[in-house]
Amino acid sequence: MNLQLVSTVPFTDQKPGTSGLRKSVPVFQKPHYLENFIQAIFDSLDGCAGQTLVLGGDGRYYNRSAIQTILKMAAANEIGKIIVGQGGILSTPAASCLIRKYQTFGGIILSASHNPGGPNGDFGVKYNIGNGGPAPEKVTSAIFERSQQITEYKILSAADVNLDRAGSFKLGTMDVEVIDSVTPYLELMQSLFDFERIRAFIAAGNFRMCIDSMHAVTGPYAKALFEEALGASAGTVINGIPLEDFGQGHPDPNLVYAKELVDILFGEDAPDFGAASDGDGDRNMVLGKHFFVTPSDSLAVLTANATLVPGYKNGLAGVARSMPTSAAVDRVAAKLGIDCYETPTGWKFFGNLLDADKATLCGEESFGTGSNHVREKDGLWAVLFWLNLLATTGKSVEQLVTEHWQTYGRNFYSRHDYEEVDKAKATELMERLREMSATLPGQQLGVYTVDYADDFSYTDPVDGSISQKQGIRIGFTDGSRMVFRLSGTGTKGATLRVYLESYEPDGTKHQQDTQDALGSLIALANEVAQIKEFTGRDRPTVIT
Ligand code: VG1
Ligand code: CO
Repeated sequence: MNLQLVSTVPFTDQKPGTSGLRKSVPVFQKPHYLENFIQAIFDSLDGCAGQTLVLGGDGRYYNRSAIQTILKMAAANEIGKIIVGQGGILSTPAASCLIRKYQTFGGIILSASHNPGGPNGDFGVKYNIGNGGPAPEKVTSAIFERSQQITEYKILSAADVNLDRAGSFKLGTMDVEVIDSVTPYLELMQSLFDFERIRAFIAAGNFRMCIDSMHAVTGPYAKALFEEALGASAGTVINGIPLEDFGQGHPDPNLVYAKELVDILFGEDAPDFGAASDGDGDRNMVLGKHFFVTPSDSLAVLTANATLVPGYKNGLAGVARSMPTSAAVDRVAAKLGIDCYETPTGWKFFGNLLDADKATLCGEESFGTGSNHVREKDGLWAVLFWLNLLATTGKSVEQLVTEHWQTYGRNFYSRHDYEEVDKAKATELMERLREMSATLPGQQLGVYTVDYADDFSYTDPVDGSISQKQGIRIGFTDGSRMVFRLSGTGTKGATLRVYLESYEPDGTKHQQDTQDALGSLIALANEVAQIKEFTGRDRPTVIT
C-alpha cells in the first residue's frame, strides 16, 4: 500500500448549500470531484490528524464507492480511526448519535436527503463537527475556500475493504471499525421515551399504525424500533429495505411524494397512525386517521406536551424554529414562559442554541423536528414522541391537534414550491422583492396592511456570527405573513419556496381547508412577487 499524491485543479461549484454539497451523481463521478472536496475538508480541519471520524451515508447509489474513496483518503491524510456504518449505511441522526457517543472529532455524512437517487439522481457530502451537528457557516466557508485553491490530494492505493461485516481492521496505519448503528440509536431512544407504555398501548390491540421508510435508510432502524422493541405487527414498516434508487421514488415525506402512505391513512379502514421518513432519516411526516399534521403544528404540539415524555419531564429550556416555520410554537413558548428562537433555514443554526442549552426542541416547516439528544433533526425520534403522547393521553392524533388549536388558536400554514425554474429569473424575482421590501411597510395590499418587510438576517445569540439574506418576509398587521426564498438543496435550476401563514383564533373557523383559508394571501403572494411572470408557471409543483 502506498501513498499517492494526485495533482488536481479546483472546481468552482463546490460551495456547500443549506445542508452540505449536493450535486447530481454524474457531477460527483467526474474525475477528482469527490476527492477535491474531501481533501478540502481534511485540509481545513485543524488538528484532525490522529483523530477519530464517523463515516456513513443514506445508502443511495454511489454511497459504497464514495466511502471506499474517503476511507483511502482518510488513511492517507493520517486520520487515526474511522467508525463506519455497516454496509456504509448510517441515518443522519444515527451518525450524529455516534459522533456524540464516541466523542469523535467529527463525521462525514453522505446524503442528498430527500432528493431522488440512482445513477442520474443526486448525491451529497456533509461534514459534521464534534457536537454531532452540521458544520456552521464559518467551517463550510473555510472548506469552500480551500476547495478553490486545491492543487493535489492524498490517497492510499489499496484494495477496497469489506464493509458488510461488523469488525475492526487496519487500512494503512489507520484503524477502521465497522459497526451496526441500530443498537446505539435504539438505546438512545429507549433513554428518552416510555417504551413499556407504548408497547402496552400497542399490545392492547385497539391501535394500528403504518410506518413508511420509503425504500430509504430508516428501514432497519424502524423495524428494530417498532416491530421488535415495541411489538407492532410484522408489516407495520412498509418499504423497509433500503434501495440504492429508493425504488425510483422521491424519498420526501410529504403529501405528494409519500402517496402510498397517504392513500392508506386516508383510505377505508385506515390505521390510527401513520408516519414516513426521508432518504437519510432526519425528516418525518405524521398522519392520523384521515388527518395530516402540519410540521409546524407538530413542533407546537410536542412542545406543549413535552413533560408527558420521560426524556423531557422536567420541562424545556427553550425552543427554536426556522424563520419560515409557522409561529404556532411561539404561542406555546409564550404560555410556558420559555424562550423561542427564530433561525435561518437549515439545522446548522440550531447547534449553538442546543449546545448552550438555550433550546431543547427545534423544528422546521420542512418536516424536520428534533431535540438536544443529537444535533440533527430526527424523523424516528419524532414518531416515537407522537406514539408516547398517544399512549399516555389515549387521544387520537386529530384530537391532540384540534384541542391544541382550541387552546392556542390555529396558524393556517402552507408552503408552495416551484421546482426547477430558471435560475436567473428566480434570482431576479428575489432581487425585485428585496428592493421593494424597503418601501412596503405601511402600504395597503388588497385587504392587508404591511407591518414589516425585510430580507431576514440572523445574529447567532451564542457566537455573534451574522447570516444575511435568509429570505424575504412580508408581515401584515393582522399577523399573517408570506416568505420567499430560494432553496439551497436543489441541484437543477432553482426552486422558489413561498411560505404562507395566517392566524385564526376563532375555534369555529378551524375546520376550513388550509388552501381556502389562505386563499387571499396566496393570490396576493402571486401578485406581489409576479410569480407567473418570472417563472412561467401558473401553479406550484408541490404544495404542502
Ligand atoms: C431544505 C429545507 C430545510 C432543511 C434542508 C435540509 O432546504 O427547506 O428546512 O433544513 O432542506 O434538509 P432548502 O434550502 O432546500 O429549502 V434534508 O432532510 O434535505 O437534510
Ligand atoms: Co433529510
